Amino acid sequence: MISRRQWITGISASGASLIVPQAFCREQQQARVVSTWDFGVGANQAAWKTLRAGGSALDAVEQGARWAESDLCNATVGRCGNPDRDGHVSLDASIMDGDGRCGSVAALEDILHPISVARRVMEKTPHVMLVGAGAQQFAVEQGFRKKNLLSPTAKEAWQEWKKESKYRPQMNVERLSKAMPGDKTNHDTLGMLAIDSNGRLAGACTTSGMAWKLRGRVGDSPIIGAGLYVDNEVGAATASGVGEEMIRNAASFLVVEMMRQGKSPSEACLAALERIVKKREEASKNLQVCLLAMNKHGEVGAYALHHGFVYAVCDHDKDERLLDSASVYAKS
Ligand code: SD4
Repeated sequence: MISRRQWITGISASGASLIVPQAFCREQQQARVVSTWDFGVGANQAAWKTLRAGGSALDAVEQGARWAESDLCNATVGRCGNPDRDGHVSLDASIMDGDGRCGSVAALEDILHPISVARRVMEKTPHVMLVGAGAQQFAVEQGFRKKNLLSPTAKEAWQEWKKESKYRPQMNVERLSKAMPGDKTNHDTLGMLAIDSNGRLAGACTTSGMAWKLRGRVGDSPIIGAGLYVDNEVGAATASGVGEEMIRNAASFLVVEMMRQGKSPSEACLAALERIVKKREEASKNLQVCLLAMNKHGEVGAYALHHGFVYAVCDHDKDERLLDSASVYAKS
């Protein structure tokens, strides 16, 4: 976690910003973006372009999520995501800003950028969430083109899986970078939180959900309060892992409420995980839940049930960090 004071020192040390007077820094919030997993590095860089130019946190998270959705190496988000058990790539996404505006889509098929459809739901409709065929119809009406998203690699992995057809979500504790469908990872979500130079918060969450899921299954990512929650008064939180646990516990909302009560971002994530463990102790030993939070001062924290969760932080040109999250259960 980096304090405001450390940041002011940090930019001085980097040279380029030495002439920026501290008085000016005090008025300005330091822009920062954080994302789940190693692919969060690339997503952050896409978001950072917007933040660096003085753009809004909302625009930044949309750009970051779009980057992940286009990533050809990502079997768990967007166009190359693994399909459901019937071979359909079905995407979930949500977007929210700190004023409480939000939009989401669930079980959306054949549309490349669910995050942008979610933003249209927020901005162009009186609703928060559209699902399935209705979400797709809305997307097409809004000018999004339909496209088959099942990549040859994902199709091959699905056909391989069908030989046994056993649904066994595996704990994503050792995520391989550039994970492809054949590896041990069958779920991971991009959750992204940003604060802009005006101190406004926003978040985005996008995923293809659990590989080989039942057709129609919706995870936490498009559910406001479960996979994502943002409140300018307090902070923001997002989640990755087995979505059913996040939904059962309104996990992202819970993290924000814990911060409202005075906890730091990582203490708040831990407190939410303790709630999950308390309710389902045995189950929690074999499933992964990862929480990432940022408070209204831009301080960041994360906690996961199990080791292996990493998150990416970007707040200055050439200053991208991939950090290990703490975990409730020690590495076995
Ligand atoms: C879901 N939370 O659909 C997502 C998947 C995920 O790490 O993030 N897995 O449940």
